[in-house]
Amino acid sequence: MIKRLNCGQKEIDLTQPQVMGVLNVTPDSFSDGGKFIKPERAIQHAQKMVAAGAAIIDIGGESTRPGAAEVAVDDELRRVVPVIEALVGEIPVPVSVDTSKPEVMLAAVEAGASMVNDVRALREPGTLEAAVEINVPVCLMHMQGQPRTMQSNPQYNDVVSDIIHFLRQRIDAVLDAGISKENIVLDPGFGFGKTTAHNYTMLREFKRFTEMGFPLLAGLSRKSMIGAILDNPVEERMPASVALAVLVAERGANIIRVHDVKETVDGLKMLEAMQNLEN
Ligand code: 8Y7
Repeated sequence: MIKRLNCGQKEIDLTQPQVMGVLNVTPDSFSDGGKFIKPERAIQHAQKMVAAGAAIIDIGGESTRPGAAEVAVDDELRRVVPVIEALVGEIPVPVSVDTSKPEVMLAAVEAGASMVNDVRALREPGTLEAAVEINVPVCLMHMQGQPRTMQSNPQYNDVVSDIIHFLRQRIDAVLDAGISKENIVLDPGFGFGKTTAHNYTMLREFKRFTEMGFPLLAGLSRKSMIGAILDNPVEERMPASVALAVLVAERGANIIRVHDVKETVDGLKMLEAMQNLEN
């Protein structure tokens, strides 16, 4: 497995699990007219995550939560590009753009992003060509169905085998298109067209994904697989999110995508201590 990712001028060391911080750019009370977040707020939040130990900042302008509607390309561009432009000079770590649209991939990298996080694994028209053009690491995630309907009736023969089969097909497709091997990151996509039992099987058997020989990204932060067990709201899921982050890192995940960076970094330090300190 490749032990580092080359994000333009910036490198990510994968000899230890790293944290990807989710940058919230969804409209909130701090945003201007309710439609876009102010770049200053986004920079503050990103800087806080970097200070807490984030190795990558992931910024996305399309909600991929279950049931979410699709976003028009112009809206996504208007939301994401100004924030990336403002952000890249202010933080020392790579910025990843969470998108499935070729126009957004190209514009985001032009604006200074140096990784692509695509929950649709470069299956949308034009995205393979865009990814070849920009030549940055790209995360290929497994999703069954589309966000709007993916949780209605997810079905697998063997969830881990089926996901590995899908990811192998995507690896072949992106290599055929001319994407370099060093730029591939894989993600089984917790919560994306999976039942609670599918998600816990993926976690329990996560080591099997390492057999593909590529860096692995995993996102479990605040997801419904936690709520399903604890019956609690999203804002109370941080401690369980840290527990799952440590479990998935112990099973071979290289990059953990989280909202609560400081707490996750502390948890991962415990794993590192256990693995490295001996008498
Ligand atoms: C994931 C993700 C989300 C994930 C990757 C959420 C954008 C839903 N989850 N990208 N994105 N992996 N690669 O709850 O698990 O954060 S959005």
